[in-house]
Amino acid sequence: MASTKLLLADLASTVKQVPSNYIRPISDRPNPSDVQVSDVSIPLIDLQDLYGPYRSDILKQIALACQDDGFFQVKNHGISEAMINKMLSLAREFFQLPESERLQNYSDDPFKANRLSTSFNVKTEKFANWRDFLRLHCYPLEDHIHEWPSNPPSFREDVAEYCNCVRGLALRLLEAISESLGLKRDHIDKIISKYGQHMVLNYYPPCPEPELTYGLPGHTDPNLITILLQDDVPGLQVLRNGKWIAVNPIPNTFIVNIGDQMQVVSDDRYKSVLHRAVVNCNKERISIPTFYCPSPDALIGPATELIDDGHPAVYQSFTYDEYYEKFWKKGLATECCLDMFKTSIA
Ligand SMILES: O=C(O)CCC(=O)C(=O)O
Repeated sequence: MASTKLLLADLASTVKQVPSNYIRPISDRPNPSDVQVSDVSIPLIDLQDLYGPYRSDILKQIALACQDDGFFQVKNHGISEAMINKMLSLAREFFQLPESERLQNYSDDPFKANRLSTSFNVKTEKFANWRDFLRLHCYPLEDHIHEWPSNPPSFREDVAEYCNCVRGLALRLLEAISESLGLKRDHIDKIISKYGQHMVLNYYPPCPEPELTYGLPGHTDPNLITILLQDDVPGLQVLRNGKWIAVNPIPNTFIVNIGDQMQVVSDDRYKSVLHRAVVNCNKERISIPTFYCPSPDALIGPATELIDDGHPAVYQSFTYDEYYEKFWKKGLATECCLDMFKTSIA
């Protein structure tokens, strides 16, 4: 019988088996033989000297990571341990609130900017994903903060402070990524002009049969860059050379990944890479991605400085709005929308 619960957290603790709508076909399950078992992870880059004499070394590390992995971790990023811990505990506290309290924020309308929901898009998807999520738009703060949860009582104030800090880190990283491509430091800032900033608090409850389903299936991110904070429970996997690599959490680091728009701006030098979240039977997991995006009307295309006879433009220009609409229509899937915007030479 279908569950009457709107949120997975309130269903998960009552079931001994995964309900049928969460069960993926055999060919689309988190098969352990596709996962590389080794200590190899994505590169870890120390940002301590980003504004010191070793900037060019750090930029080289960033360039290599963006070309080869599309993912890297950062330490000494300027966001305090206290703020990281506060954000993770607030997220945990929010998802532990009584059901009736959490449900005040619930909506299944994907066009509502600030909302608590479950899976990905319950209205259109074929399979459900083992996660609940609170999606928040964060910029400009004053347009959105009044729609954020007001419980826990310090939620709005503390999350706003976190958003401002992550915004600072995103801008530092975008400058560094711009320079690492050989572009002017403010190149990306100029073309994108107004940025959007969204964040998601992902909550993955323990799952009785984690081999049958995903927290989130493989996908690339439609935005420019993503800055992800995760707790100490593993779950994120990144595709490299046809194998999934588990990114085991390192305390006080953030994970940065290149999104589809950055792949376009770099004319395919930097890669937007498939990643997914798997679940486990023992522990709940929290991850908090911040998605840094162009504004809807920003015109995205390969940077002209990166185009020449040897490197023709792989993509035509489009507005972020056009791209985002296609992303939502397609749903969360391993095929990325970038192919729809390729030029005839590509
Ligand atoms: O939970 C994770 O580690 C990944 C989250 C993610 O990919 C997403 O929210 O888009």
